[in-house]
Amino acid sequence: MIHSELDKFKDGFLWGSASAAYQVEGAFDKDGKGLSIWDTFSKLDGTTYKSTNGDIAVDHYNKYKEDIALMKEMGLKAYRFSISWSRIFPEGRGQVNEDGLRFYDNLIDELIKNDIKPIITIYHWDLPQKLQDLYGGWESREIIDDFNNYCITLYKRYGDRVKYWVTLNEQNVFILLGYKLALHPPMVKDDKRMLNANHIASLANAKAIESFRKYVPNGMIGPSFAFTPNYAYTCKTEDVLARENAEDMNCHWWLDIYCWGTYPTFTLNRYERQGVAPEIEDGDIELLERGKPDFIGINYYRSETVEANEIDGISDFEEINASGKKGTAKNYGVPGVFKTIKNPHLDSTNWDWEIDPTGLRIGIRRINSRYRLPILITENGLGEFDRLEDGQVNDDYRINYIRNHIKACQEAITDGAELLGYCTWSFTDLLSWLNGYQKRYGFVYVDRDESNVKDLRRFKKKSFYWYKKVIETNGEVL
Ligand code: BGP
Repeated sequence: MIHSELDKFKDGFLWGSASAAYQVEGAFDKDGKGLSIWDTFSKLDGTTYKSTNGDIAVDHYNKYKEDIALMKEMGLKAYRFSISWSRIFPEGRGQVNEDGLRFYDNLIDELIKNDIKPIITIYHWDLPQKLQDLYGGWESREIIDDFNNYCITLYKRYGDRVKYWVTLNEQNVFILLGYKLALHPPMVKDDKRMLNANHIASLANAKAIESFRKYVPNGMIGPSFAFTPNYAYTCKTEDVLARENAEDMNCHWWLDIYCWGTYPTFTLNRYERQGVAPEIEDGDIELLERGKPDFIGINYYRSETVEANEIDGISDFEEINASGKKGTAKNYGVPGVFKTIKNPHLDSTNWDWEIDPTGLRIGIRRINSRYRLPILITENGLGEFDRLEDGQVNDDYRINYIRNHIKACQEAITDGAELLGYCTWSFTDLLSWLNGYQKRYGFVYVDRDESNVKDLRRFKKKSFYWYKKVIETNGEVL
């Protein structure tokens, strides 16, 4: 649809920015915090870019007031951050750590004092190591109750001040990378285990939502999903079918469960034929029915183009690009289902992520019309090399990227989609899980790199001033 005029963003639209505990906080063993699986995984040889870890990260734990002062200066309306489970429960369960709870109390109060709405992500991948050791983390149904207790602790403590909550960040990513591709902890490569762990995570998600209704009746809660809409490479029918397969396997597999409590027919049938389908027990479907979200959080960075893949065709990831050397990422696929191929109409970042603002509009529309739920963009942004020169960073490429994606949001709204807000990834620069510190996303440059922590000084980039204006004008001036 081409509109002659675009709708305005509604009043109260959440112009935000996002982060995650492990990627910003540092203080990995301070004030009673227990270790998370990322604290241990990142210290194993060859797991992360140049062996980077979040021990110090960008020291948000100590600098949160300085960071929030910058958010205030920008006029940010919402800040999405995650809570580190092992800061609250060092062992994942049992004894609660009051110092941990107090840190987030202070963070939330400081945000509210500065007119910034907190959006809490309950789980952004940093599972307490103790639970991994005790029962294999997401592979055991014991985690459902432990996660629920952790959630209830947070609801009781912060539910009076925080309206927006995100349950699991990118369940599709931490499950696929953790249990199929072995690129994240616990480094498993096993489809059967992957699909079971995923099912258990979905149950934990539903249970957490069910409890939320009781403790935070006026709040809103939903998962955030790494959404990569798929396109067919050509209109050859086998490519169109490959696109249907990819959308079913990579998107509906999660979103149908969140929103409808059922698995999509074709992918479930395929997994059953292979003998790897998840084990569904009595009561599971009822729990999923009771734990449906109020909104869908979308983390959007790129679209993906797919074509038919032979039965003995390529599988998994042949190579990921963690170095920023453009052109080094290889395609991946599922034999007999689909395989990815570069879209000749799209440019890519230096990490080979295709830049596609229209893909965001398409994605919002697909989700909104299939599930009839409002959408919160919980992440969108550009990871690039930045150069600090005389205290300045001229990141016009980031401004362009974000401008075009905000415009795509506005077009989707004009198409009729309901959008609660838009959070960029990220406010300050931070640690990228597998890509170190050189892949930067922030409006605020943090002076450190992989080998040298330096002084962690903050510098406002050009994009900082640009986004400030966007917020000031409620999106009228892009
Ligand atoms: C999402 C994660 C974020 C963040 C972002 C950028 O998948 O939720 O935590 O890391 O992607 O990814 P990367 O750091 O790999 O560039």
